[in-house]
This record gives sequence, C-alpha cells and structure tokens, in this order.
Amino acid sequence: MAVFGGGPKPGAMFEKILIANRGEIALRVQRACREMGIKTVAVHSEADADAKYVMLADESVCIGPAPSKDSYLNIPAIISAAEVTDAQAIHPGYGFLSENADFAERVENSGFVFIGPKPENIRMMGDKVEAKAAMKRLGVPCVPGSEGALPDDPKEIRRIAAAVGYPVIIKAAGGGGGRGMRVVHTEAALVNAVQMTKAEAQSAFGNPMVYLEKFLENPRHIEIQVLADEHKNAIFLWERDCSMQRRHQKIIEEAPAPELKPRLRDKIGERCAEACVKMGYRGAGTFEFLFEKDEFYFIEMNTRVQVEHPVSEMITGVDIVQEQIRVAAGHRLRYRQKDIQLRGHAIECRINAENPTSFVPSPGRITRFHVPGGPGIRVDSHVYADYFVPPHYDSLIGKVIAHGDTREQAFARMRTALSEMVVEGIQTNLPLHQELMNDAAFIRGGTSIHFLEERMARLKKISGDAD
Ligand code: MV4
Repeated sequence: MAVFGGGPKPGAMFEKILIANRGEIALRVQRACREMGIKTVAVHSEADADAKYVMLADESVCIGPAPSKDSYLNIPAIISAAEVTDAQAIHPGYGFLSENADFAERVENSGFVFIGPKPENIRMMGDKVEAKAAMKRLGVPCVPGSEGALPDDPKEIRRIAAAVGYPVIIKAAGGGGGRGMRVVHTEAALVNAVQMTKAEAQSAFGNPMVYLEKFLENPRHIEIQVLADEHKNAIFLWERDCSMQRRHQKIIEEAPAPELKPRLRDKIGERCAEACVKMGYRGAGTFEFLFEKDEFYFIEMNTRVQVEHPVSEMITGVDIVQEQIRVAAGHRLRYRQKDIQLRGHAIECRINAENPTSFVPSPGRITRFHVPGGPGIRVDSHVYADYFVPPHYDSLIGKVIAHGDTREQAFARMRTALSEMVVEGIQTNLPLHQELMNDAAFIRGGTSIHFLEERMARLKKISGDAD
C-alpha cells in the first residue's frame, strides 16, 4: 500500500516510482530516478518484455498484451502494478495516459502521486475552448477568434467570421494536435464547414463544440517550456522552435528559436510563467504558440514532458524530468528565473523507424546499431543491436541532440553525429535528416510549419518532370 497519499512528508523524496510508459522516455525517466536514488518499476506489454529499460529497472511488471489499449492504456493494470510493487508515485511520460485527467485522478484516489499537474488543470487544457479562455484571462496572447464556442445560429456564425476576417479556421474543442480542424476561405463555405466539423468532432471526441480563429497562413510553431511548483514559483526555460514537421509529427526541434528578438522572448516567457502561478499549475508544461510577423498567438497547452524536452535541457542545464519529480513530491523548484541562463544552441533530430521518403513505418530487427558521440552530443534511445522494433507503437527509436556555443556549431556537430550513426536491418529517416541539415533555407533559419511539406511537393514535382 502507498504510505503517503498526497506525497511524501515535507523535504522527503519518493523511494520508488512506477514508470507508466515505454521506449526512450521510459529509459529517460528511469535515468532521472537512478540519479536521484529512487527505485524504479517498469511496466511493459508482452511485446516489450525484453526491452532495455525493463531489464535496467529495479522491478518490472507485465501489464498486458501488445496493443496499447490492453497495456499502456490499461488503467486498472497500471494501478495494480503500483500496488503490488509498493511504488509511491507514477510518472506517465508522454503520449499514452500522460494527459488523461481521469487517469491522474484515479492515481491520486488510489493513494499514489501523479507526477504531473492537478487533474483539474489537465482537464482544462484538454478542452481547447476552456484552455484558450483561461489563457486570455491570464494575459497570454491568443489568436483572434470567437469568444468561446461557436453558437448554432448561422447568422451569428457569419457575423463572427466576418468580424475576424477570412480565411478562418474551425477547430474542435475536444481536438488538438491537428485533429478536428477545417480551414474556410469564403463565407459561402462557412456554415457547411462548421456543421461538418461539429459532426466529426461529435464522433471523434464525443463533444460537438467548435470554435473559430483567424487562420494564420505561414506561421512558425514556437513553444515555451515552463516548470512550476506548489509554492507559487514558476519559471520558463526559454523556447523551442518545432516548425520542422509533417502531418503534425515534429521531426526536428531547436532551442532557442532562430532570429527571435530577445525582448519578445523575455516577454512571452514571463507571460507564461505568470499564467502558471495564477492557475496554480504544478510540474512541467508547454505553451504552444503560432509565431508570425513578430507576434505570438497561443494555440494549446501540453501538460506533460515532451519528446523534445532535451533541447531545453541542453541550453539551460536544468534536468526537466528531475524537476517534475521534485515538485510532485512537494519540493520547491531549485531555480529562480534569474538562475536560468541561455547557453548556446541545441538541435534535436528524431530518428524514426520509417522509410525516409514515404514515411511508412519500418518495424523489425535492428542488426547493427552505432550511436554518435563527442563534444555536445547526446543520444536518448532505448534500442540496441539485435533489438526488435515492435510494430504496435510509434516509430521513434531515438533522438540525437547536438549542443554548441552557436547555432552554426550545433548544426556542424549534428552533421558529424548523423554521419557517424549506423542503423541497419530497418529503414530510418536518417537520410532525410542529413538532407535537411544541409538545406540552405533551414540553415538560414526561421522556416515555417509548411516548409517540409512544400519541400517534398517540390522534389516530387522535379522527379515527376524527369520521367
Ligand atoms: C492553426 C493554424 C493556423 N491558424 N491555427 C495544428 C495543430 C494544432 N495544435 C493547431 N494547428 C494549427 N492551428 C490558426 N489559427 C495552423 C495549424 C497548423 C500547425 C500548427 C502547428 C504545427 C504544425 C501545424 C501544421 C498545420 C497546421
């Protein structure tokens, strides 16, 4: 049984944490625990029985068959695993149950600590209409649009869209991460588009509510990393530029964002940290913004640790996962804003098991595996030679992170690292990363969220013309 309920006594730390995730993030959380002298429990599906993080954990529990819904999303099995192993807290990683407010609630009601924000804050950020209203109230700049959810009256909808100005985008309150959105260019198409988005939202999220925003045509995706404790302290760890993406899957992230004016950086960071204090936020979080013409527009908040957290760690020296654990135990943040330096530049390439041009997943056995090294290089990966990449989960097999004094040095180190890296037996997107690291526009910096898809369309056209 959990002895604490609501966290350890003041100043105390967890003795044992259950990690409710798999892959590289399970290993990342485990490393943080080990460094802090905390014992770890790995939970795993039948497909992950021989995974490295399972072997390295102090204890492990099989929680079900390969499909996520039977294992990594199986709430009763995870809570039972925490009970039988006497863990005191549960770290959810990213994806899976990490932003499931009901899970967080059930963890706490079972007497364990959820390493993340309070269930109310997770729930609020899950409803994009509520999240945006809260941000507006708290002084975070948002995209101009409807005041809350769209009404049913077509005349009202047309009036709102006309006031915002076309093009507009209709988004589902229950959506997020690119799901449940539709761009509308003309008034003629508006009401039908709203109805279709509502119907889709009802069937996909069980919530027909939609809202409307001005559609920004060529923005960058810049996000602010924050950390907050239960003692009204919050700090920001600068920003990440995550514009290099395809179909809402990020593939390269960097920190800081190229060409961002220092005054704008300070101002938006301060706004986010202030919002955290005002809403009683706890743990790590990310404010996602679209950035266009030197303006930030809030779109969503993520209430978990993110895949790309290492680039923020590299430029600040803060261990984000350790801070998550400390604040979940009721500790104060170990840093004040003035302690947070911005040191150099970091870039991360997500290495996926997939075809580098078609992006089709390529699971299977890795026959050879060599990771790069040297100054400024970090590799977060759970795989090894002879590891079998299971077909049931996402295709991320690792992340290569390069840090340098300047952006140019970070890029040069990344190019060297990619040239050293060997993955055989499966296909990976390493060739795509090598091309992108030599792309003149990307090297210049500041490319938009449409860069990768436009580049692919261009290359496809050229290869088509040659036929
Ligand atoms: C937008 C937008 C343009 N204008 N909102 C997509 C994911 C979700 N988090 C929000 N998204 C967008 N919202 C307005 N008002 C363009 C996108 C968008 C996008 C945003 C971030 C990263 C990649 C993207 C790819 C396509 C569209």
